[in-house]
Amino acid sequence: EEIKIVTSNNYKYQEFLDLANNRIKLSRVDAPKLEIQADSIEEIVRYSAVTFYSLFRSPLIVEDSGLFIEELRGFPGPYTNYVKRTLDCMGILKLMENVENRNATFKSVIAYVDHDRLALFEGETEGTIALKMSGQEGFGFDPIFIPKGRNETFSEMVLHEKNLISHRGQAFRKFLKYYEEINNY
Ligand code: ITT
Ligand code: NA
Repeated sequence: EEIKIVTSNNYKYQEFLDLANNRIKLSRVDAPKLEIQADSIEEIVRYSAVTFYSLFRSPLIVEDSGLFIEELRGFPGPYTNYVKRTLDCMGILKLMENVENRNATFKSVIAYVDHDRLALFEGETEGTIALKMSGQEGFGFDPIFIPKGRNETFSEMVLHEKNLISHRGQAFRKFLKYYEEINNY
């Protein structure tokens, strides 16, 4: 059976297609998440998933993600999309000027919903905020995020390589395992 992915972000969708690797069939619905003001990305996906399910009435997933910067007490977190559109990478670099603690975590929460279930799957990637933007791949804050144990930003990796370590990759692999279990593959 086909699962809808509701996202306005084509990069996310391309990452999901690579992650699904034909084990499940995905189709995209290009709609923006209803951005409620909430302090957690779990709340945001849960609300969006339920709302979209009442609209489409077929199995779907929604994902919400964010960048949590330690020195900024978790900012931008649930507001990452807004901060991307306003401060953007350069604004974050400016906020982080002369800041020694550059630790940051990317977090992803996927909500899967069907007739009988609503389930959440999380993934996290720890890393640091780079001193400058590097790379051409990816989207969002990829040019300034260096995953732990690496010397390059997400933007310096090809999509498949990023998926192997990313927050979204981890969340999706948990979802896939669950989905294959409930469908007795
Ligand atoms: P949706 O329609 O799926 O909501 P979106 O881009 O608005 O797409 P989010 O609300 O989850 O997605 O916003 C998360 C923002 O966080 C996103 O716009 C990026 O700026 C940033 N972000 C999330 N995941 C990222 C990643 O893997 N690499 C770089 N930036 C990321
Ligand atoms: Na969004």
